[in-house]
Amino acid sequence: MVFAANLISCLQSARWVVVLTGAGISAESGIPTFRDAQTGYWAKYDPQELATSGAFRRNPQLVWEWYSYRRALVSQTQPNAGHLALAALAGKLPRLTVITQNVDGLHQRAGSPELIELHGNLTRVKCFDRHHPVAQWSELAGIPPICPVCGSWLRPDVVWFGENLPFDALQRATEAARRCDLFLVVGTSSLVYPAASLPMEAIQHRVAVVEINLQETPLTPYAKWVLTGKAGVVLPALLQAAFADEKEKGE
Ligand code: BJW
Repeated sequence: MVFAANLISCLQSARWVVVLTGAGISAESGIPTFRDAQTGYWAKYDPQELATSGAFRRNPQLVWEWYSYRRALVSQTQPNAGHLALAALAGKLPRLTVITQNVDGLHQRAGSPELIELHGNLTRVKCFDRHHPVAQWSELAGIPPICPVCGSWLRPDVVWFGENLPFDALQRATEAARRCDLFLVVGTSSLVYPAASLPMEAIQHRVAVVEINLQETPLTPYAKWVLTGKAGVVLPALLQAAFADEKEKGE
């Protein structure tokens, strides 16, 4: 793959790179995206029936079981070349922050050292009424399980539509978008807010944005560089193009 020379030099000289990821980066690990017309979750399921607090209140068993199914799926997957390239890139730069909308934990498993999870994490649960975090739970006593502290239902610790993102995570992500030297946006449809506003926040602060995706998104016209292809192909190639010489020099 050939990259623009000014992109490579921008990456090589950056002191702080920020990467916003979405479901597309995990697609090559075998985890469905949300909005793919054939294989995305929302092609088969209605988000209003599964990803809102109202849906959980109406049918907690259905929603809990959907997340149990996804938790089991994720436990059988591995980080792919895209996740691994971002973890490796962090070792080449003074600072790299990954901001992810994904709840699958694959960036942690790949070893990305600085990670902000905007939409929570599928492996954690909290209670529905008071948001107590709960470390140990079992489905044996019923679905959904019950909070040992207050007796309300347990729910996955993810952010559903209409819910606020974790305040601290969103604040750190916004600050990172404003202050970094280069902002990469990987595998997201750029449709869901407030995550979709982060690249625009970066642009308003004169930070150049690189988009890596299989197709155009609402962000595409604003990106300085648009790299069309799979994250698991483009990210390792970008790492190689920017830092391969360094490795040879060290050998
Ligand atoms: C590849 C690839 C490969 C494939 N390589 N690429 C402003 C305007 C309009 C609406 C709103 C607004 N502000 C807030 C809203 C409402 C709402 C919203 O944004 N709605 C829009 C959909 C219209 N936002 C919210 O409700 C948020 N809360 C909030 O704002 O609170 C304040 C508030 C409250 C009340 C009213 C108003 C404001 C919360 C959003 C929570 C999103 N939750 C979900 C579910 C999380 C839990 C779970 O996993 O079940 O998060 S929805 C789902 O979408 C999930 C994702 O994180 C998120 C983003 O999806 P993503 O990652 O972009 O995936 P896809 O499938 O959309 O795209 C994949 C991309 O990858 C595609 O582009 C492919 O081409 C590409 N791709 N393979 C590279 N190999």
